[in-house]
Amino acid sequence: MINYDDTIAAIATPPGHGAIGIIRVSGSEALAIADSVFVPHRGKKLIGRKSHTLTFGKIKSDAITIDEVLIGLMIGSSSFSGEDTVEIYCHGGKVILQQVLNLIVQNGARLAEPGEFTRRAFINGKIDLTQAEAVSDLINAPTELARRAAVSQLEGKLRQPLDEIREELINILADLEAEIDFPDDVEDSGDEKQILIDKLNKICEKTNYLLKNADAGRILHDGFQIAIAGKPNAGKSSLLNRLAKEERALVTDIPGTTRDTLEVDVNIEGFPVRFIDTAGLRSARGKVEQHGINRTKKTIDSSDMVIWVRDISKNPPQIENILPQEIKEKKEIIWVWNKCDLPHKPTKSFIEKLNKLCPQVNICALSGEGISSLHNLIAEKLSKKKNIADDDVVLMRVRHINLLEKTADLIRNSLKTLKSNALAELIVMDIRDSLKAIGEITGDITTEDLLDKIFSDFCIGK
Ligand SMILES: Nc1nc2c(ncn2[C@@H]2O[C@H](COP(=O)(O)OP(=O)(O)OP(=O)(O)O)[C@@H](O)[C@H]2O)c(=O)[nH]1
Ligand SMILES: [Mg+2]
Repeated sequence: MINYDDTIAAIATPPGHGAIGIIRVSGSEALAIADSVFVPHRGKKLIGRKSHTLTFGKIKSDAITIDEVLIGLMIGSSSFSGEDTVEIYCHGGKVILQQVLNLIVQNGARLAEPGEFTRRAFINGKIDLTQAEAVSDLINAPTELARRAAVSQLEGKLRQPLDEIREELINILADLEAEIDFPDDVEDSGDEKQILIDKLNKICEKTNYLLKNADAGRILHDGFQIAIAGKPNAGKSSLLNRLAKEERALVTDIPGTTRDTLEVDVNIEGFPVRFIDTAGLRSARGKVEQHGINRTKKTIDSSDMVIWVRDISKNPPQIENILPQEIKEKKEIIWVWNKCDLPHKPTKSFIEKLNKLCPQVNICALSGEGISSLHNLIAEKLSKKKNIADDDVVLMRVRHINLLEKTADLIRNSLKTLKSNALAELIVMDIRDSLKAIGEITGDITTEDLLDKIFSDFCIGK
């Protein structure tokens, strides 16, 4: 178990060279430790200086100068972590940063765990768990839309409605418990039940509102994965290169060129979309190809959509067998006819029948013709998921979505119980469980294991 009373330190800027590199130190001894290696250019040491000030000076090891630096001070609860914090702005060289960090550690600090500064901010009550998670989501936001959603969560736009729901549930619980404990003292005006139903319905509306963008939010966080699959030589890799606007995948006229999966990330309508080129599906010729085909099947399984590429110059199979087993169960399929520069083999009636199964796009990966139509079709499908107003709250993490869906289910269940005139005790149980689920989202109820899991995804120094 991690100790949160000691002082931690980490390099907060990415590895490599840069104009500035920052070392962060947080904890009760932060100022004293920094003072032991810092010689200010003018005036007093760090202890005794005001919060939110910058001091110029040198970091020294014995009498040897390691670097000329600026030090930022944030004292006590006014810092991000809620503890005394020192930020040392060094020149951004990895040797300098490592040396300064070593000195800080030799003088009493411990190396920080990933996300520990944010974890301390959470433990010190500066932010709730949704805001702590938003810090990581903001840093990792792959698109502008994802950044907007993360920043609004960081500002507490998810915490506020959850706090409101929690408060309303606590009031309802208090009323119900009073009725159970002191049935004679509670005035029964006859409207009591209707008032309770109205209150619970209002909570349901709030949870539904919060969940309405969950589908889009999940994509903003996890990305939308599209597998490019089909028979060997259909032109899958050529299509991937077109979508990537660069020669990423190897293209040859030998069937079975692609063995491994290859990923390309593209921003479509503000959504992070990952296209994955795969090995062509056929009866494998050898061990390596078999591995590639197994990988293709796994990729198809884990994808949100499949682009099925087919060479239009080849005779199509029977319409009954047109959708191969591997993609039949997929909800989202786009059929791409490639090599449209060559003579077309499928008949008009075949195309019409296929249209009933999935949308079709004609392309020529060689010239790039039709790629914009394919792009637009994907954009159109994605924009259906994107109904996000500027002030909307967007739940992005599956953890939040699952727990809020659980809350909504429990409230709906308590409404059913209430309408069927069952015992108040049964309703109380559901309300208590829904409070617990809300508490798990905000971090009011949590375990070390859950916190370890959440913060292990953070970078060191955040
Ligand atoms: N005429 C024509 N040839 C194409 C087109 N697109 C791809 N090709 C050619 O088709 C051959 C196969 O292309 P790839 O992109 O490697 O096909 P693939 O589906 O990735 O093939 P595997 O990785 O072997 O499964 C290459 O010779 C390409 O130049 C097209 O639009 N028109
Ligand atoms: Mg290929």
